[in-house]
Amino acid sequence: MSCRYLLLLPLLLIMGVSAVEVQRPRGVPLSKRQFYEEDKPFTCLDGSRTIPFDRVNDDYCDCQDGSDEPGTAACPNGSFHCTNAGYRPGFIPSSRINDGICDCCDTTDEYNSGAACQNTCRDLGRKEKESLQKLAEIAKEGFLLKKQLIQEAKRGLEEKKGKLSEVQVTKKDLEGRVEALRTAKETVEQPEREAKERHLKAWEDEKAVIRQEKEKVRMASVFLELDNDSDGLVSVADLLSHAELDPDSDGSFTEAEAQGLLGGVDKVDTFAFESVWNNIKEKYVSEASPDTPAPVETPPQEKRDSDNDSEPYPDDDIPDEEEEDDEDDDEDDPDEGDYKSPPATQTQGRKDEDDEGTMPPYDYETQNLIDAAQKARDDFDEAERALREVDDQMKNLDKEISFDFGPNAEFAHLYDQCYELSTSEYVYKLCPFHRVSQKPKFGGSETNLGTWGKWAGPENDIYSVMKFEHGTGCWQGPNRSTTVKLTCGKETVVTSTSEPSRCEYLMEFISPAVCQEPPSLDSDVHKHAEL
Ligand code: MAN
Repeated sequence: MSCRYLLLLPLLLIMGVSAVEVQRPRGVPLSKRQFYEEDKPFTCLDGSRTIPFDRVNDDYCDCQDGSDEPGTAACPNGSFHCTNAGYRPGFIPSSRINDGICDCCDTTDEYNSGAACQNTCRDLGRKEKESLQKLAEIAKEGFLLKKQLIQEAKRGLEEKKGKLSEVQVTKKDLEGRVEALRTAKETVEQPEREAKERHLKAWEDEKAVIRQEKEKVRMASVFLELDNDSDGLVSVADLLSHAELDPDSDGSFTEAEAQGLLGGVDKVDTFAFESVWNNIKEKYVSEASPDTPAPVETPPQEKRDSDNDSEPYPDDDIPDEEEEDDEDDDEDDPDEGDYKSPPATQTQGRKDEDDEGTMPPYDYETQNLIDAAQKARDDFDEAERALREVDDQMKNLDKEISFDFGPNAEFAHLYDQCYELSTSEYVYKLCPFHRVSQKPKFGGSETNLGTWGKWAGPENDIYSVMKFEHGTGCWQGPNRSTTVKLTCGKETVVTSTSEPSRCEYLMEFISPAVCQEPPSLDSDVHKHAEL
């Protein structure tokens, strides 16, 4: 806007001046007047030739560059200058002189064709002036808005800097708090770990006792199964009835092999069977259920209870051993340590493969230690989370404070905003300094048309173009990217989007932040006007 506006300024001035006609050959612009002096020979403007002055505009082309015939159609490459008083001067190819078509608004190109041209320059000038005045008005109002934006940005920057200092103090406090809570946590985790280990150890010991009991029961049951003649002894013949016990599994279970299993004797009683049992228990297949090992009789409850007077675990309220997590991951166990109302899985327990039951709940003291450790872990986690948030806040503030929002931070207000434009197919979204996207109107996901890259205007007007890069890859093409051209306006709005080249998008964005102070128009530069 600024450049265009400055270029148009002379025109505005011209249109407001009174005419002072400077004499020169037809078709010659004022800027070249000095090369056409009536009483001197004329040298072609390319210097190629000098001719008497009366051959200028004599309807015969003498100069290769056409400069001797600025006011006739004699030279194919000549150009005719329309003064267009009241509007803007211009050049037309000299071939259009007297061709019956009115090209210059001041009618001067049709001086000898008889074409009925109307001088429309004043009218055009008036219209142009009106539209330029409108633009100037917009620029003026836009510039006022921009000044406010600059003030806001200044305030915003101060606020952010203030906030940053606050956050820095908070961060220091939080760092101290995190360290204190870490120590507190570690202090209570040590006794927690030890108590849990004790609990686990007691449970392991209990399981070992249970396993032993089961083993004895199974052994007794197998003895009864093997003792075919119920004489209270297991003999070579009894063993031979179980072919699966063949030690070398060669298909022939011999008496000698059976005797070997019996420890070199022919028969064993229940006491001696204990050592035989070790030799056969892995292979033995129960007669009751040939596919499974020998049936195991669960020892009567009374027996267990009486055998284990010191038993610390209630029989029907044994939590799963798996619930007993190891020390390293116990920080993450949400179920851990609810002694007073244990979770269903812990209360009911899950049966082990060996039917060894589930680990019992923690005793009161252990549970208290777990609760205390968990509380310390929660407090520590909470403080760490707060510290991370504060860190993020600081990073964001740092980023915003050092961001290039223009020479006077006039673009800062765009940082948190997005602007949309709906076309027939897509909704385009521009979030300045973040990203541009494209979402199909009738279903389909959003496509990234580029994330913030840089200011990319020409050297003297760098803040007039934004570049967004590295968007979603284009099939057999480049990654999508978007160029956003900014022009001055009172509103902040995306006015158009296009895709000049596949996956390379162009957006027009109006914002007061690019408005420049309009130059003053009340000047008496009549003398500079070319007529
Ligand atoms: C999608 C859109 C278009 C783009 C094509 C390229 O349809 O992102 O803008 O031209 O993909 O394949």
